[in-house]
Amino acid sequence: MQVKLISAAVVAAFAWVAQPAAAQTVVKIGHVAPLTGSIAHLGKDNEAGAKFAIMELNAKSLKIAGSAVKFELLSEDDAADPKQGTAAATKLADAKVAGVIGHLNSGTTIPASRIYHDAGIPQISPSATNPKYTKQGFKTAFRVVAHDGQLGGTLGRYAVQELKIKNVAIIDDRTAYGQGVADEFQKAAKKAGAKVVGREYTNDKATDFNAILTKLKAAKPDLVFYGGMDAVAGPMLRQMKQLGINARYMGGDGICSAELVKLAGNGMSDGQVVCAEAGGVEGAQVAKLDAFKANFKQKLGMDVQLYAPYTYDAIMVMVAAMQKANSTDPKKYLPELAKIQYEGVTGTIAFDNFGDIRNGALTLYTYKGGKKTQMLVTR
Ligand code: ABU
Repeated sequence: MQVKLISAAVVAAFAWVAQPAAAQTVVKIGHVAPLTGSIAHLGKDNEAGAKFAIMELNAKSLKIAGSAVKFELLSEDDAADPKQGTAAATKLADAKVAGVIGHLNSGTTIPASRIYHDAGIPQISPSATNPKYTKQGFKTAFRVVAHDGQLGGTLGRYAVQELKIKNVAIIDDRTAYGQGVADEFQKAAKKAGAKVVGREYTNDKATDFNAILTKLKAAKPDLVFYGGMDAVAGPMLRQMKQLGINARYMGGDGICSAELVKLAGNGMSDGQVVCAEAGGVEGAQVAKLDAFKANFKQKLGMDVQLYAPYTYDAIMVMVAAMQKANSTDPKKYLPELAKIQYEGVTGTIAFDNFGDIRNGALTLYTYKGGKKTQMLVTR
């Protein structure tokens, strides 16, 4: 009897141990960017934005369809290489992720988008700007930034109309992004009245530009436009200075990082470089983005390089669509994502019929005193 009583007391005291844990759904979200190689600093910036979003979402203890939801980030490295990009996409599709944020580069995002489409997985790129990505007819493909048509077009017009540039030289790295944005710049600059005095090519791993820069120097450009990423633009600026080319230097979002200052060493003078980020906020939305950047620095101990806020918003908008659909099933939340209107830290996010951001803005920057300095926001 005594033994029976003790057993009952013990059972009562530890009853909570026997209770089944509250049901929790684990929702896997993929993220892909170059985490190794020359633009790993940009890939890690994107990845940090994604991790920050997941951290905040999990702290909210969200419920979807009555079940507690825990988000898990599956982060893959594509090294900015198209083959590694498709391998990463296949891995994430096999892991049955509910959605993918990425990739960073257009050259990896475009081939990977077919894999996500075929697997029915929604994909939001926070940084790929080549127009082809959303022109393939894949209803799973979205981006939260403006595209190269807007970037190259605006920069081409700005160079001629505002900077009064007459002769431009153009270099690109032959990637989907670099070539695309350079072509758009060339088209717009010519249309606005500039003369293209030279067009040269390099690649995204090159470090020696003496031959092409020497050729372009003879053509006396007022401005050199580079279609490519900051890892190449930095050393190119240094070599321009060594060769005595005092032209202005312009590029799209790929060169528009905080890191460009370090990469260029002493090769950049104040106001010489003008670049454009494929997004931007004005008015009341500025305080929200500034607060995000300060919070990001405080919590993660690093400054935003370029697209971390867009990666953060891409995750947030995907989860907002899941909440609207009350489902994490891609088939059910995809229609909600397509028609969403979301107020993010990077502004209002809504998609057109192609999956491009509606009314996408651009922010033009220059560099002064070693700091990336905002010039204007335009649409
Ligand atoms: N948009 C610049 C970097 C990423 C890309 O489109 O390749």
